[in-house]
Amino acid sequence: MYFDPKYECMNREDLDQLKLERLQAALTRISKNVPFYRKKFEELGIDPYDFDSLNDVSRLPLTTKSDLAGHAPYGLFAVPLREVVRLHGTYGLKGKSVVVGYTINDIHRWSGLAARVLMAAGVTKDDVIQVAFNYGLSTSGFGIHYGAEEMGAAVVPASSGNVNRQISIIQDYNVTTLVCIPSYALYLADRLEELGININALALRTGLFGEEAWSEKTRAEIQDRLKITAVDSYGLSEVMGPGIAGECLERNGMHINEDHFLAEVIDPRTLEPVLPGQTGELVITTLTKEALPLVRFRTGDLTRLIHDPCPCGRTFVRMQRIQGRCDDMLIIQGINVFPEQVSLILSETGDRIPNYQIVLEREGRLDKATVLVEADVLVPDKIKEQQRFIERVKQRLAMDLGVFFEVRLVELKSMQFEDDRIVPVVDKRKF
Ligand code: DLL
Repeated sequence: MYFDPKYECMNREDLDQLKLERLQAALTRISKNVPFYRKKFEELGIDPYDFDSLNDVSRLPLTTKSDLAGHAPYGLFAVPLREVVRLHGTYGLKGKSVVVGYTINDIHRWSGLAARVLMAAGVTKDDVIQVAFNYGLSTSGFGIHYGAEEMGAAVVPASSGNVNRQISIIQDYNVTTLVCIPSYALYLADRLEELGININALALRTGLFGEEAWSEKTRAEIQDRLKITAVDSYGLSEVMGPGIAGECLERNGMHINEDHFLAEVIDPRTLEPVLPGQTGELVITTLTKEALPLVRFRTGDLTRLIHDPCPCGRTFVRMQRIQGRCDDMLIIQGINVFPEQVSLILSETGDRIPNYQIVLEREGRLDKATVLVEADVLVPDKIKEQQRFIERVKQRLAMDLGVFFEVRLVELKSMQFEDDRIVPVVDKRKF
C-alpha cells in the first residue's frame, strides 16, 4: 500500500517534528562522513548535534551542481563504495560528470517514493505501465520502473524513441498507463491519428509525465487526444530522480514527499528565502538518503510552494508546475543540455570556439535543435572541409549529449543579436 496516510496525511506539527528529527540525524551523519560538509559547517559555526529548529535551515550552506562536479565521482558520498549498489550520472559543469549513488536502502526508499507518486496519480497494481523514458545513466527510466514493480503493477520497459514500436506495445500489451515526456505524448497522439487507430479502443487511461516543462494547455490537449488523465511529476538526478514530487488527481500542484525531502524556495540572486508562496528557486535537503545526502541543493528550477490544504487529504506541501530555470540549462527532448557543452564540442572539433548560436524550435510535437556556426568564408573550395566539420560536430553532439542537433554554417549577420552581442540561445518553443 503506497498511499501511506500515516505519512502523507500527517498533521503539520507531527510532520515538522519528523522532519526535524530526520534532519538532525542526517546532519550528524553528513558531518561525520563528508569532509566537504564538515568543513562548511565549521566555517559557518554550525553544530549539527545542536540543530533544533527547522527555522534555522536557512543558516545551512547551499550546495550547487559545481560542488558535486568538483568532488566527482565519489567525494561527497557519505558511505564507502562497497555499500553502494547503483550509480547514475548527469552532466556536471566544466566538462565534468556528476555521479549519483544509492545504497540498497536508498533504492528501496526511491522505489517506494516513485510508487507513491504513481499511486497519487491514480495508478494501481492492476495497471500495465509503459515506461517510455530513457533507461541507462539517466535516473528517469529506472526510477519509475522500480516504483511500478514495487507497487505491484506490470511494467513494460519500452525506453524512449521508435514511435511505431511504442504504439504496437500500447496495443499489444493492453497498456493502461503511459509514462514519458509530455511532448512525446502529443507526438504519439499525432502518430496514432495518422495510423487511423481508434483511441477509444485502447486500454490507456492514465499518463504520468515529467522531465520537461509543459503547460495546462498541453495537459488539456494530451487528455483530450489520448483520452487519459495526465498527471505531472518532478524530480532531478542529483537529489534522487523521479519520485520527489507528484500531483494527486486534483492536478493542482505536485505534493513534495516532505517526509524525505525538505523544500525551500529562495531568491536566486540574493539567496535569501522568498516570502511564503512567492516564486523562486527550489532548494532541497535530503532527509533520509544514505549514499549521497545533500544539504540545500540548488535545483535551478523556478516554482512556488502551495501551502493551502488539498482536497485529496494529503498534507504534504505542493509545488507549482515548474516555471523555468534560473540558470542556462536547456531541456531538449527531455535531456538536460548546458550551452557550455556545445561550446566545448565546437572548440574540440575545430581549432577554436567559433561564434555560434543555439536555436530551439518545435518541429511538429518534438523539439528541434540547431546550432548555427559562423562560417569564416563560404568559398567553394572549402565546401568539403566544411561538410566534414558539420558531420563531426553533429556526431559529437549526438554521442556526447544524446541529442540530435542540426548544424548549419551561416554568416554572422544571420544570427540574432542583442546589444551588439550574439544571443546564445534562441528558444522559439511554446510549451
Ligand atoms: O528529469 C527526473 C525525472 C524523470 C523527473 C521523470 C520526473 C519524471 P534529470 O534528468 O536530472 O532528472 O533532470 C532534472 O528536469 O531539474 C527540471 O529542470 C526538469 N524537470 C523534471 N521534471 C519536470 C517537470 C529527471 N515535471 C531536471 N516539469 C529538473 C518541468 C521538469 N521540468
